[in-house]
Amino acid sequence: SPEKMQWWEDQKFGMFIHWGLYAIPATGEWTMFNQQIPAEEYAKLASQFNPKHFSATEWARVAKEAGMRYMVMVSRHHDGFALWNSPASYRLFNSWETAAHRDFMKEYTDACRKAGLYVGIYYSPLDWRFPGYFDPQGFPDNAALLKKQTYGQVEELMKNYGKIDILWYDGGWLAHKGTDADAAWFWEPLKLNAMVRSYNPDIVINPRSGMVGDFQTDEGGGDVNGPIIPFPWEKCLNLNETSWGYNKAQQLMPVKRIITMLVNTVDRGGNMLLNVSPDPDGVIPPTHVERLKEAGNWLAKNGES
Ligand code: FUL
Repeated sequence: SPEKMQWWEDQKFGMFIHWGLYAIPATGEWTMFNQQIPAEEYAKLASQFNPKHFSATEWARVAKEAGMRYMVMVSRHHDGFALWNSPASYRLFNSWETAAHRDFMKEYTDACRKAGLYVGIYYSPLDWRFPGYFDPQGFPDNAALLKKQTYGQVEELMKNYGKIDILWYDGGWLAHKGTDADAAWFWEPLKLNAMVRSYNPDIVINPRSGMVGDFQTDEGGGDVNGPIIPFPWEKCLNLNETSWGYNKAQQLMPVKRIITMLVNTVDRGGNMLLNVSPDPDGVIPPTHVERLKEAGNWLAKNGES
């Protein structure tokens, strides 16, 4: 309902964070798929994962300084590596089982609330370790396991971390032959989201689980000129245009472009979710912090509070 979406529509500017094992090779979050790395091989990255300087409090500080009001952190991307203590994780592929032995989603959700930021979680039902995702009818047992993991992990995230404001699915639409109907047949998103809402009745959910969501997603750094869009929508884009995950190849969006995109998005009634890519140690690169700070300075002078 429109009243239910009002708080979300009022937030305007948020921080998206893609961070995981893929930060280690520093070639983007699609590395496992693009380089066709077998799951057992890719899993070895977990033994190198021990971020010493990760600080969710620092992430939240950077977001506030940029004038952002909410955050959406990737809890688990398509590679399957979960950033929390996740008993539902297939083969226990998660940060709790690494040398780090940390629950990053706990640290993150606590830090957001302390900073007064709305708490968003990205979760990818797609997991490249499961061939059943691409062909659930060809690999029914495997697909069933994948689905079980999704329901289990989404429940962990919705149940164990206090009030979650935003759930941002990704990859749900690709299941089976790629149509929304096929995805809905596979994931049963009505059932999944009913479970989500049993823990977080007021949560705002994006549409990427194969069904209509509470808002529309417009992905990419392309221009957003045009008329006002008469439904809740969100532009998501990358500060480093090379990839969403940490990448040694950096093509950073100029500050002026960030501001133009934000103004145009807000002018058309949307929110803007701007992505940053922390390094393997969990640190947002200083070059990113610098640009966000400049955008924040501009907003403090010219924006509405
Ligand atoms: C896409 C994903 O495949 C990208 O890796 C990224 O997470 C982006 C926000 O959504 O569909």
